[in-house]
Amino acid sequence: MPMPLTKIAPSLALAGALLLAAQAHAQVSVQDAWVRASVPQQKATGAFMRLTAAQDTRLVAVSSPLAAVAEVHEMKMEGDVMKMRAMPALALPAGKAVELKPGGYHIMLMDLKQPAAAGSTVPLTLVLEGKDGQRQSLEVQAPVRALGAGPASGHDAHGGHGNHRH
Ligand SMILES: [Cu+2]
Repeated sequence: MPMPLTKIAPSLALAGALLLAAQAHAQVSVQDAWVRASVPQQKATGAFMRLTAAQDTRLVAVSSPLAAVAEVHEMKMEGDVMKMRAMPALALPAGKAVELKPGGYHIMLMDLKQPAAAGSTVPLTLVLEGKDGQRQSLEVQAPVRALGAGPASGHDAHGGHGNHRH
């Protein structure tokens, strides 16, 4: 007995949506995501990972329930001073691994709602934009790591925090 079309159509649409979602997630792979542990009075910390996109993609926004503000930052030498600043977008060229790491590109988590506790996991939502302007969200669960970070290697060691809003 043929099914009425009205019943078939929604399920096909759903299947299509699920397929699209699966493909979207396959386009950018995330490796070694982690967040630097923070202490209670610290208002900001960094998130790091390696991103590899199958096609040219841009990371255009980040959010996390841990932080009121999350931005993609780059570190740049200005004269002798290492500074960091927010980037409107981070290019992820097809097939090329892009490292977000201390001292380089990173995701800045600011106005922390609670400390990033070592051993916990911080959810991050990456908003990725393809060449066609289509945006997709990618959920990342980043473990929090306490690095034996001396003052010299800590995220606060560089001079660029002055232009942050806190
Ligand atoms: Cu930063």
